[in-house]
Amino acid sequence: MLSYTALPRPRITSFSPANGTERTIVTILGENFDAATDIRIGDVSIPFTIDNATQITAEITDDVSTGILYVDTPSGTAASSTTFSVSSPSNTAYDAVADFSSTNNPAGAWSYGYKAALASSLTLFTGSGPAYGSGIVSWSPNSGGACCPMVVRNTTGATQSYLSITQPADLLNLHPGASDEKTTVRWTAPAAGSYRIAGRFQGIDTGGTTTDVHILHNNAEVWANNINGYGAEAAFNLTLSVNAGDVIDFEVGFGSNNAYYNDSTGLAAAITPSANSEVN
Ligand SMILES: [Ca+2]
Repeated sequence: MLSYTALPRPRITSFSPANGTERTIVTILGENFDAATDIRIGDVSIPFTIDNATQITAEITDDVSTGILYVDTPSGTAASSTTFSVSSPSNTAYDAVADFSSTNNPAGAWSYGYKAALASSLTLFTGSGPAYGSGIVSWSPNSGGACCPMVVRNTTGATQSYLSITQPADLLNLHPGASDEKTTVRWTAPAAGSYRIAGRFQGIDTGGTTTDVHILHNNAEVWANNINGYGAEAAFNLTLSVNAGDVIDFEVGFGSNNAYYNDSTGLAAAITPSANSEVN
């Protein structure tokens, strides 16, 4: 007489982490995993390794959406009691200098241009090139990216001097226009959330920068200062709640002397999602 013993059913007791993105490794704990044939989040199967009967490790792929985690075995399917959450792409940090592109405008979340006044519409720069030497790349309204207004990146990794300017590698150079066109570096929020916006403006013309510097959120000023002198610095550290598509503008005007000569102004700006990135 043939005796028959039902295979034990699998069960998920916990998994961690509870959220992640592509390439996150998830450890699933439970029992009767040794014959597992498939691991899924919702309907999406993901690659996995059976470590032993009580532990499986699995890897999140780019097509996974937030959902219940399943372990399929010949004797049944185990479901998690909570969902695995796919983190929002807003976990990316943005850096105005490191992300700078001399070939695309806009470039990802960043764009480069000028405004007739602080809260005017943005006109994108159309000319780019190494106008001031090898590794010194710029955008302006002019062919080849020559001044002004303009924004310049020093890509060499070391401080560079050109004209009367001394530009560290960790600062963009925002130079206003002759008619006080505000040179603008714009960040467009790719996702809603709370973001920390930190960095500094700095005078980088050895002749003595004289500029007004501003940060605007959807054309409303949220921070302002003045740069007067070579080496003068104004640091900022703001936390702003934004909706997807909101714009943060970093702007430089020609300052209280009403002249744009020697007005090269450095900008470093890092934009990082806050730990609590929920916006209601
Ligand atoms: Ca000035």
